Amino acid sequence: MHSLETRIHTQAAALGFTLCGFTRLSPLPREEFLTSWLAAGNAGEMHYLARHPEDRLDPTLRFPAAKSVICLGYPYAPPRIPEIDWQRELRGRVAAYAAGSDYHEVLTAKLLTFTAFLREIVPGVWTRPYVDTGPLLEREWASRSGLGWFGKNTMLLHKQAGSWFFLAEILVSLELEGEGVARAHCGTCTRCLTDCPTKALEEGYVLKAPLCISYLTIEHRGPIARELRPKMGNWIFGCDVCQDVCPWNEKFGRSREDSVQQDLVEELFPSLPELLELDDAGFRARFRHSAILRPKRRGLLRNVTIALGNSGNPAAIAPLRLALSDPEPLVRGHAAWALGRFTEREARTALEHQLSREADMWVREEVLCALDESPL
Ligand code: B12
Ligand code: SF4
Ligand code: SF4
Repeated sequence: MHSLETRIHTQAAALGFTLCGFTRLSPLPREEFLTSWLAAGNAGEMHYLARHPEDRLDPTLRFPAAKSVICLGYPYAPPRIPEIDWQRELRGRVAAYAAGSDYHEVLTAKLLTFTAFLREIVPGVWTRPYVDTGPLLEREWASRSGLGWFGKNTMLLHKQAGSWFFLAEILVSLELEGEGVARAHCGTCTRCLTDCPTKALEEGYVLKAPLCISYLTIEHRGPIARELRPKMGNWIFGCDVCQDVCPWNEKFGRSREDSVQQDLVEELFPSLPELLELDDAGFRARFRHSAILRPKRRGLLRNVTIALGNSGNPAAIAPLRLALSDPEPLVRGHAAWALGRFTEREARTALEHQLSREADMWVREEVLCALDESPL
């Protein structure tokens, strides 16, 4: 007769979860860390992270029936980097996790199958599945379940799987025997800290979200600070730099590849001018079932204009001029900033023309700044 733990492992593997572990629930010793992380403003506008910190530190307060957590890791394809010159081809960059369908949808369906299985083998069991959206410190529980260690980039890392996997959990009323905490293997390496383009990472597992490109491109709603824009390169949704540079991910193809499938190129390295042409309906149709819906059209197009500004390629001027007529002030303002980075006469003329017709005060300020900074 197989133990309950073995049957859970087998079911996890059958559903495509390559990592699986358990731990008993008990209050996490991270109150001081969480309080000072929040007090320092590191959550930015993600106010939900400050709600009910007591539940985050001890899930049994909200769910007294919960005894253990089943932690699961689901792999996604690491980015294969094709031989393209993004500045010449005017292509953006999308984080690898966003390729294909939104992982919340995919994993939620799998977790429901998993909980049905648990109810079948243990009648009357209480379960509560999570993927990303609940007040759970997912990486903390995963590390306690032996799924990997906290890298200095704050990602959960596994010796074989690197960090290219999602996490999901099921709180259960079962008393499961886990393997214990995995050892850390960052050693003296500090690549992620030094290579982060905006210096969002600090020693001591601190990520300052308001500086992180992933936060800025996905979660942040308003204008992006001017000093950060040049550092964003062509990232228009998420950022993989602190994973790309990690030696534990090296074996997954940081090497450049010639033969990347064309549909993957379009997903992860989309044409920036094409994205600027999307209206609301076009945006919703193109990103139906994709995580890219989250920043909405105006957030994504804001990011696209920044990338075009960072390209240094005069071919970006024409699409940016069109973006000055966008219905969203957020897009017009960032398009103005982007045009201000070009020395070509037509960029300046477009900005001057915009000043004569722009009614939005913030956009006018961006245009004035751009004219000031414009090298002509
Ligand atoms: C908010 C959030 C973000 C925010 C903030 C990220 C952050 N580091 O907090 C932003 C938008 C920036 C973000 C970005 C990304 N995210 Co995110 N995010 C989350 C979310 C929803 C909550 C994280 C959270 O609670 N942060 C609050 C802070 C306080 O928590 P923390 O940084 O984990 O802090 C812990 C450590 O510092 C640790 N700690 C403190 N002191 C010490 C001391 C020692 C010795 C140790 C060992 C640990 C330790 O304790 C703290 C509490 O656990 C989780 C899902 C979830 N519910 O957990 C996904 C999640 C962390 N994100 C994920 C992913 C994939 C990403 C991105 C890679 C996406 C991308 N490509 O753009 C980037 C990676 C950026 C990065 N380097 O972290 C995955 C990570 C999977 C993995 N293998 O680790 C998760 C788990 C989602 C999922 N279900 O798969 N994310
Ligand atoms: S996701 Fe990018 S910006 Fe954010 S910490 Fe990692 S390297 Fe820095
Ligand atoms: S880059 Fe180095 S320090 Fe950063 S997570 Fe990877 S091994 Fe750890």
